[in-house]
Amino acid sequence: MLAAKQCFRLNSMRCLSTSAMRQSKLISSSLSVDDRTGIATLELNRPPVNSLNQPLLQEISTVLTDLGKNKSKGLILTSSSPSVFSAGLDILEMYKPDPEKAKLFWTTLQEVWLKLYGSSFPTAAAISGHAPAGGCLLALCCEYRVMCPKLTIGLNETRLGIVAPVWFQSSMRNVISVRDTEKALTLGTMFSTDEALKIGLIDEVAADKQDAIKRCEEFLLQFSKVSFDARAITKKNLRGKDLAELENNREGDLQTFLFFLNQPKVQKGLELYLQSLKTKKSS
Ligand code: CO8
Repeated sequence: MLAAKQCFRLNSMRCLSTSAMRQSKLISSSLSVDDRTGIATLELNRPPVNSLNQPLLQEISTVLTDLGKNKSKGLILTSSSPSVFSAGLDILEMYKPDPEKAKLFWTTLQEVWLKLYGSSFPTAAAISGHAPAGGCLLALCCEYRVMCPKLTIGLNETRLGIVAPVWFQSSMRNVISVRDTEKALTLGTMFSTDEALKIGLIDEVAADKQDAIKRCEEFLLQFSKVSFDARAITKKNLRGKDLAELENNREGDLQTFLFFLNQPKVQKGLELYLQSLKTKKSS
């Protein structure tokens, strides 16, 4: 059973304790289900910045499998941090990588993307903190995004001297125009909440996290009037081409990632970026 501290409880909410959850305890996230609505909330909880390392990605992947099997009423993805939704991929997983660990890390990320972007159940992100790079990717995979004021969101990979894979790109292109996607990705733009709303990268601005969760719930509850299967197939048809592109080329995508990762220039870029984060902190 999940330990009490691993479980995010609100009024009328209960921990989900299905078989998969029992088998793999959640350490860096917590899952709850609203008894009234059946909507699940997955809260990322890996201080300080919810960076996505392999174990956290594995937890997300397990939860997504479980919700899919249970024909969930919907998922809200959020964060326990007051300031960060997710800082994206854990740079330490990519800096001076161990080859086997890097392989597992990337294949787990692929799985998360395939399951979240292609989920049969509806999804929404309550973005209550900054969402750079992989954090933005998680939000983009969802069908609806509600963000709190004065935050930033974007796929900033080019600013780190790295290239966002094609499936990162298609996740953004599925949400905003091709023109805006090209500009955002080539510049590595981090959008403010207001800018993100203006280009449609997010759907609504909420006053605070609670309000963001409420608005996500309202979005998801609309599907109670719609056939689960009809909805799921429609979504799959719309996203199927993007999903197939990765599904049919997982090994090639992995090799591309490993090739890039082993470039001295990429490693230098990651080192400098890590240093800049530390310098920012000390100044
Ligand atoms: N990975 C690992 N550690 C991180 C990350 C990260 N992504 N982000 C921050 N940290 C660390 C910092 O180094 C710092 O460590 P320490 O406490 O040891 O000094 C700690 O977390 C706290 O960071 P901050 O002081 O910066 O926290 P703030 O609350 O001030 O700021 C931010 C939070 C805004 C999230 C800020 O930390 C930030 O901008 N982080 C970097 C975000 C980013 O650019 N992520 C990109 C990751 S790459 C990715 O997701 C896609 C890669 C695609 C694949 C490419 C193929 C080659």
